[in-house]
Amino acid sequence: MLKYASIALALAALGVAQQQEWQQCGGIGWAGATACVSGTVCTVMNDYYSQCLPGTAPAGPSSTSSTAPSAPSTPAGSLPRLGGVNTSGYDFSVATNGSFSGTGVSPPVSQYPHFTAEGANLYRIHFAWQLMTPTLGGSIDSGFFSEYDQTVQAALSSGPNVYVIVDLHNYARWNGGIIAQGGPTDAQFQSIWTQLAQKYGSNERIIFGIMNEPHDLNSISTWVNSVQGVVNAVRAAGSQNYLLLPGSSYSSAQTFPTEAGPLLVLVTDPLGGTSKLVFDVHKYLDSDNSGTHPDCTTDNVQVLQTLVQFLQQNGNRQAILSETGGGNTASCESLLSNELAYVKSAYPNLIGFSVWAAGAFDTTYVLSVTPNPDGSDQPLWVDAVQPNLP
Ligand SMILES: *[C@@H]1O[C@H](CO)[C@@H](O)[C@H](O)[C@H]1NC(C)=O
Ligand SMILES: CC(=O)N[C@H]1CO[C@H](CO)[C@@H](O)[C@@H]1O
Repeated sequence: MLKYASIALALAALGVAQQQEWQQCGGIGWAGATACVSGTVCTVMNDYYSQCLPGTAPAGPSSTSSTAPSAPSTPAGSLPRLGGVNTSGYDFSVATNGSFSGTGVSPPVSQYPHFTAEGANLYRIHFAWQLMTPTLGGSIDSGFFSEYDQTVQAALSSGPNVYVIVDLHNYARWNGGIIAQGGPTDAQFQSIWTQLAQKYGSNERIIFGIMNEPHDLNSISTWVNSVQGVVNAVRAAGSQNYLLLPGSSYSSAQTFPTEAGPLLVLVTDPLGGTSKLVFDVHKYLDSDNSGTHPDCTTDNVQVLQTLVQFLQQNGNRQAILSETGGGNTASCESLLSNELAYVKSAYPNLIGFSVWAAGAFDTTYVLSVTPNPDGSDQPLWVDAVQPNLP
């Protein structure tokens, strides 16, 4: 801190470029400007990342000892700080209308020890609803479950503190119909989660992502009612797992405070309290927030600050950024790094992140963080993700 503060003063005097609020201003390997604009202070977040945070620069040498905010300890009942990656495969060919035409592909299990050794402690493992229960509302397919569970166990066993998000990747739909809005019934939605709760309810390191990216809902309050139904069903099955509750607009972190958030904060947990109900949000960094372009145009810090403010004002709740990511490009390496450093600094309101994507995606996929065949990592992983892991 001292070092960066004095360099900052020197550079400012020379008229060298200053970093804007929330931008990086130092850290191992950082070659950019280390001065921050007025009203912000270059603050050490970790060895790899210093950031211009709001505040006033210390007046004299005697007060240059201002320190980085110390890592907040885990609040009672909260998940620890989490960071990791989506490992895709069992979701391949789920369309945004909830139809499925594939067979499922197992993510390579070698990725779990690989990323865990680098500090990751979270894996989101998606599946198509149609693979888990081939008949809507019917029983879990034992063949598919055994394959899926081998992947989940491989992830969990890669480290003692690793968590897995079991993610139903169906956009609140089955074959075009929306849950409780013309498509599957609430009872059918509850049925798959009751069965998964019976299988995974005893493992506290398994988090239930009850639905990926609901979108274009007819009624958000009907959707929130469906969410409440699943919370109740999972608890009735005896599970105490953490639950991820998604809003609308593809789980948009941006629309959450004004769209689904005000209703989702009212969902109750039969266990009491709300510490095990975590909001599930997604945000990409490309021009249309789709996560389909190699270049990034925003670091989303303002969007996430607004989200954090909403969480704090509504009972000091928690959210997790379970999808975010970008291409292996200079713009994404810099902007994703800013974003993830902010996420890390906003714990415990933001529990952590999971980057899209590795797993069965190959290294040519536009948003790939799948390791190369020689075991080396993608530049985005090395420059933006790894430094911001817990
Ligand atoms: C869903 O979308 C897929 C891919 O766009 C399309 O092939 C399929 O016909 C759609 N299904 C329904 C039921 O709308
Ligand atoms: C941004 C992104 O990569 N989204 C992906 C979400 O998951 C579906 C199903 O695997 C993919 O088709 C999308 O590309």
